Amino acid sequence: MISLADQDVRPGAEVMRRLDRLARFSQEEGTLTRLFLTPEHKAAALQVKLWMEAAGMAVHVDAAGTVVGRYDGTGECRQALLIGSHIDTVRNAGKYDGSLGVVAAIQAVAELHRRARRLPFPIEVLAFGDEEGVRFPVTLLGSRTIAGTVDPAMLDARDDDGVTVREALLAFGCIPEGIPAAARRPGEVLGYVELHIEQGPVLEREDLPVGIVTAINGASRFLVEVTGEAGHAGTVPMALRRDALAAAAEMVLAVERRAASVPELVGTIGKLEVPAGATNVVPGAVRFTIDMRSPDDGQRTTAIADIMAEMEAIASRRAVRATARRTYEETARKCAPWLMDRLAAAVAANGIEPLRLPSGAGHDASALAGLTDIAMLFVRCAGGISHNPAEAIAEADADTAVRVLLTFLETLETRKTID
Ligand code: HGY
Ligand code: MN
Ligand code: MN
Repeated sequence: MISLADQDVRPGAEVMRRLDRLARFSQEEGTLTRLFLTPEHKAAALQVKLWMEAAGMAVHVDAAGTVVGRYDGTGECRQALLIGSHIDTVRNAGKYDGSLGVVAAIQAVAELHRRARRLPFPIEVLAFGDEEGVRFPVTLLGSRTIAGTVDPAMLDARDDDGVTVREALLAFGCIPEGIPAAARRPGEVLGYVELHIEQGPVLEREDLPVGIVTAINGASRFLVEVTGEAGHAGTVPMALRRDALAAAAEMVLAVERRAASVPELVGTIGKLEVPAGATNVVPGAVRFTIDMRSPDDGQRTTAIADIMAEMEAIASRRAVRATARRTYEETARKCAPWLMDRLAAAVAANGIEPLRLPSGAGHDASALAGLTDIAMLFVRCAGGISHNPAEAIAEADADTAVRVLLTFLETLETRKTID
């Protein structure tokens, strides 16, 4: 078993250096915004490709823009263990959400390569480019491509400039028609493991560097359009207005009230726009997004039905029209006990209490659950802050995360025998 304890190797320092480097690939200087299939995504993907090659992996970019690095095994087991996360970000992001999982996985393989060590199974490191779903109203194209669950209609989704996913893939150098062939078959894969910052306060509160994820919240996202009647702010009497923004404001508070009524339910209005807004115009049209999540799918769908009914009531009382289009749906996913147990054993072997905790955030792992068994290792982040430039992790925790991942890899007996 490779133990880094007896080496002067500090993988955490290299991980932090590389994350600083990746953070420079951004839409604008000084903040980090790296959206799917943009020039900055391309630059980051090329940098990841170089790091994968230096770690002894054979690398290609698949039809959905995912950088795939393969580190062959001894041949004893042909099923590959997939380890991945995403290198796209939200706007004005932190530099650890997603990228940490890719860089740490590469660092673990680089250690195996340094020692010319081959495991019984091949490893494939996957750097997905579309987890955040910021540029297009659809998301998880990369991980759904690997899982073989892409709805072809996703390719027709348009960004704010009217560019379709299909056009953006072609401009990126990918062939969208190759997406079906990039899917893996269940028999080819041992499982999928993702290392990710917790984006919550639990590990910090428990004073633990890492934790094992038990399940990932299910989520639904909607785009709501409210149409009233634009009017002159000075002449339209209040009683005669069909104010789309005032109606939307009532709907926003209805979402908040309903989500707050159940402990594990969360509801967020992340974007609200008044397309033709002006100080002296009664808003005639508004669009906003709804993001509803819960570990329990029934609880989430019931809440959504209640919210739709209440929005309808608000719309009719205010004589406006409201339409809601579902843009994303992912069921709650449970992590595989056999993988959780082996992650817990690897955490304990590194002298850390193996705490298990759920994930309120969504991840590429949710999409991979459509293909194979999944597991996640969370890494503590300062204040649980994420989707915020203040996102931070300690180098020592990055170091621990790579060590735990390596121990996990070295001790993973392949449940599936040679096919
Ligand atoms: O929204 C999420 O949970 C993820 O960060 N995309
Ligand atoms: Mn993420
Ligand atoms: Mn995120």
